[in-house]
Amino acid sequence: MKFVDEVTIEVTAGKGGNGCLSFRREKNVARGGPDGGDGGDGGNVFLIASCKINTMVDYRYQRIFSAQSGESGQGRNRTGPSGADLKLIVPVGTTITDADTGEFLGDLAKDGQQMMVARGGFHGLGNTRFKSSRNQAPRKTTLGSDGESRVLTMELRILADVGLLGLPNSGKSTFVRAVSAARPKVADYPFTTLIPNLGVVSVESLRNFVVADIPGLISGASKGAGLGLRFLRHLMRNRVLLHIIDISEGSEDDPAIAAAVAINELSLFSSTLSKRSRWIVLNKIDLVSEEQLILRREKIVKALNWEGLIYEICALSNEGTAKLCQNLMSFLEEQEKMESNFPEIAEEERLEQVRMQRESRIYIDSLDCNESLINSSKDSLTNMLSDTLRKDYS
Ligand SMILES: Nc1nc2c(ncn2[C@@H]2O[C@H](COP(=O)(O)OP(=O)(O)OP(=O)(O)O)[C@@H](O)[C@H]2O)c(=O)[nH]1
Ligand SMILES: [Mg+2]
Repeated sequence: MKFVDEVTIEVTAGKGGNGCLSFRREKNVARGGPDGGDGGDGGNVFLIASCKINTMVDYRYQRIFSAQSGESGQGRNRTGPSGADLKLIVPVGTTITDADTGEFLGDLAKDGQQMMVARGGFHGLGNTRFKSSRNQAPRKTTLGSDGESRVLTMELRILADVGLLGLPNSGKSTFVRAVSAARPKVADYPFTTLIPNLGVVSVESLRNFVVADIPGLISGASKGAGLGLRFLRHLMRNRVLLHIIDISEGSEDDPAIAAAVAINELSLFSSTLSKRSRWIVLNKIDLVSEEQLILRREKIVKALNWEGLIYEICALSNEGTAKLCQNLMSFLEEQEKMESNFPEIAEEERLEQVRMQRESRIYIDSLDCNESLINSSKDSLTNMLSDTLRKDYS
């Protein structure tokens, strides 16, 4: 199935039905009085989240959706039927933004959650409504109002507890295979993973978390190089990011430079995302000596100004992965406890999600304009890091 994680659609709610102008005409009833009924309301447009689908591919083909309009009222005080609501099914994890105003409209993060995105028009009034003691035969009716119309940008951000960030070939998919039953493709060439994959990691029975393997990020991703930045949005919902670094890569400086480039891309995309919980995981420790490992690790700490956690693993042989998963599980359980005990923490998380959404959107929209600026800042960052590292370790 095709994986589509961003679509723009146009939704229009139904128009309200017009009120009816009619008078009672019956044998032997003179001046029967007004009997024009009201119109029916227009149908609303709802989005409903479902865990049964995981792509928005259907919205690539049909992009314009309209709910049914209400029908006009009729004589004998008959109200016109209301238009049926239109219910569009989207995957769980979809965020919705008004494409014209940029306003963040909502986030459908739970199965069955629904949201009205366009309100149906109000019905028009029939002439019966305008009857009064001074006007027994009103000829006045009103028209139904138009339904709301909106252009929506819908983005899917997959739901996972732990997200993997790293350059191609760093061993992200190998890690997912090592710790879960998922079987993403592994190969020794870049961009083996083309769409996000999920794996469930069971630490013990009833204690498990979901890990998301996303396509690798390379220098220049912000210009659209490789698979670009668009997959980074799938890391926004994760509670913790694992930055997987291939410690065996190239010369002594290379892992540190590569790590800094990945973090630079991440902060350009969303500074809020780059400040969320992140752990470093040095992979492929089987390919370096003990001394090399220490030296390269120090260079990474220096290049990233790192004060957080660092793990060392060999995803291929599963060395060090059990401890890492245990610690991830405890961290996630602790986070969940905090959020359920302290509503202000849950609220802060919600606000952070909105901030990340806004930042990433602004960034993606501005890419075309400041391409050259990003280029030069990336080159100078790489040069600066190489210089610093060379100075310190030569
Ligand atoms: N020796 C060794 N090789 C590893 C280790 N982890 C991964 N590899 C190898 O590194 C190569 C790339 O691994 P992948 O898991 O496909 O890397 P990835 O990060 O998912 O790459 P993309 O999907 O292209 O972004 C494969 O040939 C793996 O066998 C490890 O711990 N030790
Ligand atoms: Mg992969």
